[in-house]
Amino acid sequence: LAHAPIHEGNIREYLLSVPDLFPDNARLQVSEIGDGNINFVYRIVDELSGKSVIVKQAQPYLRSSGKDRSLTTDRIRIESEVMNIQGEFCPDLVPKIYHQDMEQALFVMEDLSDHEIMRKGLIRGQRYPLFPEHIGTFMAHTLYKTSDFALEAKEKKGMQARFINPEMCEITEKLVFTVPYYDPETTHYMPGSEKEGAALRSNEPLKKEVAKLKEAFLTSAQALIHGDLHTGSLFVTETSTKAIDQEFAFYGPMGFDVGAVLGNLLLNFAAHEYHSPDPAARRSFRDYLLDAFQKVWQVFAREFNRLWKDYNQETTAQAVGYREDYIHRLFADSLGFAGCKIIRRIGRAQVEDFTAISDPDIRAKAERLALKLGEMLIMERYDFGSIENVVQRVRQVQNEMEE
Ligand code: SR1
Ligand code: MG
Repeated sequence: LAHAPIHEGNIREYLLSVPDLFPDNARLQVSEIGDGNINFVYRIVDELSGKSVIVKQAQPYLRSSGKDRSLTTDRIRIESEVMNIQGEFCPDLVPKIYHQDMEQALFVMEDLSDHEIMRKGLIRGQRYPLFPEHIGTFMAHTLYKTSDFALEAKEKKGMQARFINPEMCEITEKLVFTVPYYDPETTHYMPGSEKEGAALRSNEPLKKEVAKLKEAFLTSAQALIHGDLHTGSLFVTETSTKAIDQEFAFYGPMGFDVGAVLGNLLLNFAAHEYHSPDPAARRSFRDYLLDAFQKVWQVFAREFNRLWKDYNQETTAQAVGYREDYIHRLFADSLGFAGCKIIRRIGRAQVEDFTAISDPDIRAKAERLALKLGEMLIMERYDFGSIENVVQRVRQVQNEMEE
């Protein structure tokens, strides 16, 4: 069986042959539960013992585009190895992997069916009080501990080589930094936000700033980043957070992960134009989202500073003022990438926060707000002295759009 391709039909036999996973007499039920664009995901339950696991498998193509759009299965190696590395730094914040098989391009991991995709919870108005502490800690530890500040030079370069991920990076390079500004054929806005969508393509100052952010994504190998840390890659309960879907990981700019989290909170903020029809409930949930937005950065910066002070093997990091300067640049990068991540989800590769809005006028209003927030973050990213100032500016943009 080792060389037979594994698929939904023969996955039971395969799993029974994996040592220490299920008992020999297990009665396995298989269901395909993947709803992402990239891979296939199976949930397997043993009806007798109740034990369940998740199998994630990469086909040599992109799921959402079908067999004609080839895509390396090396992404599953990267995902499982990065999950293991991140799991060493933050054992509670990443699912456990039980078995890896790179020949079959699959791995078997912990089933977290008491968790749900954060994006879905936020759409419903669910609050996650511990999320900022969890994700801020996750990002500080995974980014700092894979950077030149924590790793000796040759070890870091070895990691960089091990996680070169050109095909997945190319998807991000195109969809996040290029398509929204250059590709009218594949971007689609609501009739009521078409003008604002088209304006991105003639906004030369904005395009110049996006070009600089893309340059950082292409060239800045600061840390082993998750690479796709949006709210669809977060599995949560009120008391637990797990980062999943590490297939886009590579050595890139730290702010791309921080910006993904911040940007996706603001995407949801804009979409509550629809999801909270009652104005008081909308205000309250938006306050919650901005509070989470602020705390994510504060926890991240607190932990990042602490890690730097505890241990930094880079001699030049002692230079007076360098740490503050580094974190200030990381803050600006994070805001800029947050802006790019917001804009990319309006128009193409759209997310449920917006696709679930059935009223085209409300959706257009939410899209206009999201585009404005994205542009503001990119253009003004170096102007803020603190995350509190960013929150004030977000409120100001939202109020101006109401007038
Ligand atoms: C073609 S894949 C579209 C998007 O889905 C993934 O989650 C990534 O964000 C990618 O850009
Ligand atoms: Mg994903």
